[in-house]
Amino acid sequence: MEKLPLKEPLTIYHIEGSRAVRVVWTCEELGLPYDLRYKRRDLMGSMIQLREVNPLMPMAPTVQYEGKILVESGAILEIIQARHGGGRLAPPLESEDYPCHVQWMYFAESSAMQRFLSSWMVSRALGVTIDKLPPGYRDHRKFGSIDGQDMIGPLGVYDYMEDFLKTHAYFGGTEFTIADIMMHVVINVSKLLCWIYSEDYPHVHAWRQRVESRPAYKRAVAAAVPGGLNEYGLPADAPINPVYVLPPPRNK
Ligand SMILES: N[C@@H](CCC(=O)N[C@@H](CS)C(=O)NCC(=O)O)C(=O)O
Repeated sequence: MEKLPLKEPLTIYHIEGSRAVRVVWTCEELGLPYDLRYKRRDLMGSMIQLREVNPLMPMAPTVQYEGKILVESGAILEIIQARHGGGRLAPPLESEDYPCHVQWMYFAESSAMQRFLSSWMVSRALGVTIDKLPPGYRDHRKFGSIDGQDMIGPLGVYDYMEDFLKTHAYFGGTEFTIADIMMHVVINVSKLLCWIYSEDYPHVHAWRQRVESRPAYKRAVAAAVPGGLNEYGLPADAPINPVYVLPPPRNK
């Protein structure tokens, strides 16, 4: 498997607690050099820094890669893996795992995160907590209805992930891949956005423990969120933005 040399370290513009940790994690897994730019415990300062290099689409991650400014974490991970992975972090094209690996790569942002954020935004727009969404939205497993067909909401997404992980060790299939890195952020924010507890889903929970025990994950978190992450996937040593309504404590 050809492995192209990286011409210069990636510059990763980051905001603590953001999806940019995916790029850091991938670089750590592959041993690629990177220059991580953000302001500690200063989300607005980090955003201003990011805006300077990417004024039209200031999103985290924004990455400077071989002279180009790139956004979209999935695309960035795929570029890094395909060019500099040397066959690591993705199944071979001919492997049985390849189609599912690609599916989860896209599913992370296009279906899972999109549904979590939609339900969260509806709850914010209506000024109610996620568990109090009106009929059709209230069971956020079903957040809309067209001709009697319920659409799949956040809990449906969890059921689907749990079902896949019953028979697969990773979203990448038999091996850990960048699809797992993509899916981790989604699962990490589900408690904050939709009050879904990954520990209620035994296979998702076991997967999460498996991937979080990887040394590269620990190095990525130490670099990208030095104060650690709280249970909501946010920086533990920064105040929580009041735009988020946290779930009530529960006895477990
Ligand atoms: N689909 C994009 C989403 C990037 C994104 O929305 N990042 C958030 C931080 S996690 C952000 O920059 N939000 C600020 C904004 O959208 O204005 C990706 O996966 O990179």
